[in-house]
Amino acid sequence: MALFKEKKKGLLGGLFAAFSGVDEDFLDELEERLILADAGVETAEMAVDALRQEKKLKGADVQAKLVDILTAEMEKAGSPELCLATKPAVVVMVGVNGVGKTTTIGKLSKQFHDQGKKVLLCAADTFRAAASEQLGIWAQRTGADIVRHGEGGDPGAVVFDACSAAKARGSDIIIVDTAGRLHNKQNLMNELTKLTKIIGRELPGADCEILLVLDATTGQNGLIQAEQFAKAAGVTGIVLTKLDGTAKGGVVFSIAQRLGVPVKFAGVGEGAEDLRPFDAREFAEAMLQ
Ligand SMILES: Nc1nc2c(ncn2[C@@H]2O[C@H](COP(=O)(O)OP(=O)(O)O)[C@@H](O)[C@H]2O)c(=O)[nH]1
Ligand SMILES: [Mg+2]
Repeated sequence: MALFKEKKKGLLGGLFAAFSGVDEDFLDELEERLILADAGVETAEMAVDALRQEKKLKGADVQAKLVDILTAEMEKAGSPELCLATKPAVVVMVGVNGVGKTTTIGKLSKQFHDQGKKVLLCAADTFRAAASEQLGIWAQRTGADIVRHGEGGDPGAVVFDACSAAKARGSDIIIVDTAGRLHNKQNLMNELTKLTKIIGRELPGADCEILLVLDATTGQNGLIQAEQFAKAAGVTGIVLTKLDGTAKGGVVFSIAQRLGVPVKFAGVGEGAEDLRPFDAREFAEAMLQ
């Protein structure tokens, strides 16, 4: 599928040639492969337990069943659709440093712009000067407006100004960039809570998506970190980046189980076009070949 730029080696490759059906040896091998692909122990166990009830299946039917099992698990967490019906609506990008927040904002900005929407970028990552410069370049490239203050400024004040500017200019969508690191984790979480409160106060009733960006190459380790984030920031969706790189991709299967929020987009490169809406079934089919 289009999620991967280059076709990766399928998770099930050669498995059906080596085993005649769903027996315990097959299930052991499958569990190991799922874990090696970053699906996580819990998800691998869940999938294997569910398949154990299907001993009569063979070959492609096993594959189809496994796709069903993993798709259902991913869909449990909710729909991948963005809910941004109000004018303006808001997207807040959160996540640790380097995962791809700012880049994803650029990609989203392009998508919204191509849909004819008026986009306003808000540089609320004031922790580093380079962050707002990077966002400025994306604004220029994608025809978006930008609101920014100087380095070390109050992110809340930038968000406040962005809300006012969006109302004054008739923007359709505000996309807020946030810092991935502050002096400590509690500061960071408090800051994110503050930012969403300001949005709620300045734009009452506005639809707001809070997207947690996760780097797929960090696999299960990244998930542990993200769990805390997801709880504190009231995250409504996940953007999984760097699926074009060395990521094994299986981490997608356990996100719903671990974080309880749906994956909404997949990042597959550094360019403006490299963001795909996430489709759980397509993804499972591509992985399980
Ligand atoms: N290969 C690849 N690189 C990405 C992707 N998304 C972001 N990056 C790169 O990851 C690095 C960090 O991205 P950035 O947006 O600055 O992360 P931030 O600190 O979370 O804002 C940059 O070099 C990006 O070009 C992706 O989907 N694939
Ligand atoms: Mg950034």
